Amino acid sequence: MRKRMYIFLIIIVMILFSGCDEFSLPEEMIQKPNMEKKITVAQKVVDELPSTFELILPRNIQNSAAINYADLTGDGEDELIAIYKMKDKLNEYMIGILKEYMGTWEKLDFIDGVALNIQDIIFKDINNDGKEEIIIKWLEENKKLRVEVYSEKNRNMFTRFENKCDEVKIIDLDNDNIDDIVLFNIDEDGQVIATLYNIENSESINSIIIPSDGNVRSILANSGKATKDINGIFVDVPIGIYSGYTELLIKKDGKLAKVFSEGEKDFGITKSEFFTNDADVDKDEIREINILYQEKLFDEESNNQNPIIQKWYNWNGLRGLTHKVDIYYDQANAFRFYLPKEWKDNYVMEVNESGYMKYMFIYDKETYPDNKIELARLMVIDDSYIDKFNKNASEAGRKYSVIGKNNRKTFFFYNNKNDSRIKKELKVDDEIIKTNFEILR
Ligand SMILES: [Ca+2]
Ligand SMILES: [Ca+2]
Ligand SMILES: [Ca+2]
Ligand SMILES: [Ca+2]
Repeated sequence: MRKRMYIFLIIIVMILFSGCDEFSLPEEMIQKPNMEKKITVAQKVVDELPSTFELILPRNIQNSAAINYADLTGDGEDELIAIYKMKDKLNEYMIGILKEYMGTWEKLDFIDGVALNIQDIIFKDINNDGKEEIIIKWLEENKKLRVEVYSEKNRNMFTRFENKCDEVKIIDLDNDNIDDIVLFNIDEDGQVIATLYNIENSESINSIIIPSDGNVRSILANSGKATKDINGIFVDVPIGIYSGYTELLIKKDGKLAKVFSEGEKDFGITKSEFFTNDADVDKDEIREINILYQEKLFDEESNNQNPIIQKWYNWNGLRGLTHKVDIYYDQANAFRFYLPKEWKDNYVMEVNESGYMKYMFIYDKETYPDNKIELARLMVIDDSYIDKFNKNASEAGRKYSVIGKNNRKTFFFYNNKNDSRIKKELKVDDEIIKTNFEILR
């Protein structure tokens, strides 16, 4: 295979600047087409590609396209990296790298591989030497990922790291400007094992078992800021069919360490009644942990439903959590409502739904349910019922505010802040209710 690939690349280089100038390259095939020169050379690669090859996109198109630019050699000039597949071969892929020398683009090197597909390709200078690495995640037949990291040396690409796993995160955990590689493997016993690797010599530093019920088939792992200064990997692990918990991994004394759980069956304080994914919910770059549970405050006989509230927390830097925000999330009506922070831990929500309207009553928790003091209510009214709703409201002398319209439904709120029974610290402005309400699509 190698020989054929080599011949192909010679062809590419030979014909690169002899073809026509016709311009028809789909924009999404080029990453950051910000320089005319780059577009021209990319266009040539496309136009003059031998018929037995086709350009392809990795499955994850967030990090790379079919044609990419990155400075692999560290000279301040980007190389062109194109991703191909051989049309007549099911699983043979190639990554061709061209470098510009004195105005012409020549082959620098190529990387070939056999896999089910290319899951992801990332360009990143992981060891802070000024040269971007190529990180390739190949998806193998057994659904494992083969992770390869390539660096450039003397105009050749060499394999800096190669290993197999179910998930990988590459992030600088200890702020020394050198990325750390953490591989996750789910073993035959359904246990999750995380292993930290040294990027310089590919050796493993330490492994830890992430607590689970022993039946795990897949996990979700996200990396990012755990606090303002500490980076971490948030691992969302399912427990049984519905539940889950989040473990946070950080680097401590040079080793990979768990934050929340102690024993191997300890799901810690982040256990959630429903499996949830961590996220940076308020876009302040620090990731939050989602603990989702259904309050069971009233009996089954009432018409009221117990709302599902997403409770989002930040890691407090020790072994605990700090509450960030509660979110009422309504998938059917496609909206979300961030409970104002004034109501944190002090409210009870009742949801009441009939065919064409839905009410979300928010009460002061302290006196609930003996003495229900309403703080506010949200409403979703079907537009077919809106005239009747408005008529009833005006007859009752109650003034509602519209906060949105979507999909033949109108969203209202009523703020009861003028009720003298409401404690001062639980009163919120209309503006806060409006800002905290968000239509999703
Ligand atoms: Ca370069
Ligand atoms: Ca590098
Ligand atoms: Ca590091
Ligand atoms: Ca955040």
